[in-house]
Amino acid sequence: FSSMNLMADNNLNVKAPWFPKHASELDNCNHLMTKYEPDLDMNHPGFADKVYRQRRKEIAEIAFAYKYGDPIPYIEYSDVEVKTWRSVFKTVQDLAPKHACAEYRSAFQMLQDEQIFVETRLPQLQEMSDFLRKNTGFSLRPAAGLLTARDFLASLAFRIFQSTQYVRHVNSPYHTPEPDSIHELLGHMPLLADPSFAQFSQEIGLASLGASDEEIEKLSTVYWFTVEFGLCKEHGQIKAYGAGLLSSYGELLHAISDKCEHRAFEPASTAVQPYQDQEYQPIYYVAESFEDAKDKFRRWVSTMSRPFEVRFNPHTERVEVLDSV
Ligand code: NLE
Ligand code: FE2
Repeated sequence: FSSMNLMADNNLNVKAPWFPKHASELDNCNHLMTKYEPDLDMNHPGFADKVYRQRRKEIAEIAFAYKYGDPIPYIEYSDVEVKTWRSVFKTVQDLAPKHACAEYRSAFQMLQDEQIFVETRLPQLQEMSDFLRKNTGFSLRPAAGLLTARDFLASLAFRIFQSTQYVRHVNSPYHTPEPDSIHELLGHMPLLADPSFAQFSQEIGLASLGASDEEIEKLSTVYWFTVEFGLCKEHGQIKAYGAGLLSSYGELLHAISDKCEHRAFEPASTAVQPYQDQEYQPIYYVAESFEDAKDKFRRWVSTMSRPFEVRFNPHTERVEVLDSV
């Protein structure tokens, strides 16, 4: 970094899209992709369910009103929501010992020891955020639904994960195309408590700041095939670390079956692989390990075109921009 100068914000005269420089500016990074909202998508299991749609609205309001520094509001989950949680939780408990990666299994155990993961109630985002902060410095903020890739990835640069707080419809516990709190809690949270994985997540976020639309597309594709649907090797066996697999027992079993294709994770080719987000994936990428995935990712990111570098200062929660001239 010796040849780099720290640039003041207003000296950033390269044509880069706006991006947040401080964690508080994530208050502006909550743009939604509405394609899967139960109000708009006729295939959504909640489309014809007025009570469900009303509940979704209530919980979305909490996320829209949320500002940096606020405690995350407590949600009183209904019996139906707890029932949905319980059925997914029990299946993950059964399947994880055999099919989840070691990092997931050990964080899952910690969450059970701390009574955050129990069958009888959904964990609150605030207690989960406190747990993550202790382990890796990650924290949570509530999101109203599926965010744009640019906004979502930007938050990761600050070790902040934007998490939904509503629960999937009771009629489809085994798989939902949109994120919901069960996906966030059972899929993402255990791995965000792992230092190596947390670092990988933050690096994807840092690479996204000020990136072009085309590069955001590539980064979100890499995110999709790693953080969401990644597989990895462990003592010669294939294990799941992707959150979309660990929160969906339907897809988890599919991913390790011979009904899909496994390819070696290679950022340059993974980044341009088209994907759909309605059904189970036909292709999964297998990493040698998190460390290996991180090395490959770093090498690939260094070939990207952004004319400056960024680094996160955890003391100020600020991203510093470094001009590489
Ligand atoms: N398909 C996942 C699940 O059912 O938990 C959610 C994926 C969100 C990208
Ligand atoms: Fe996710």
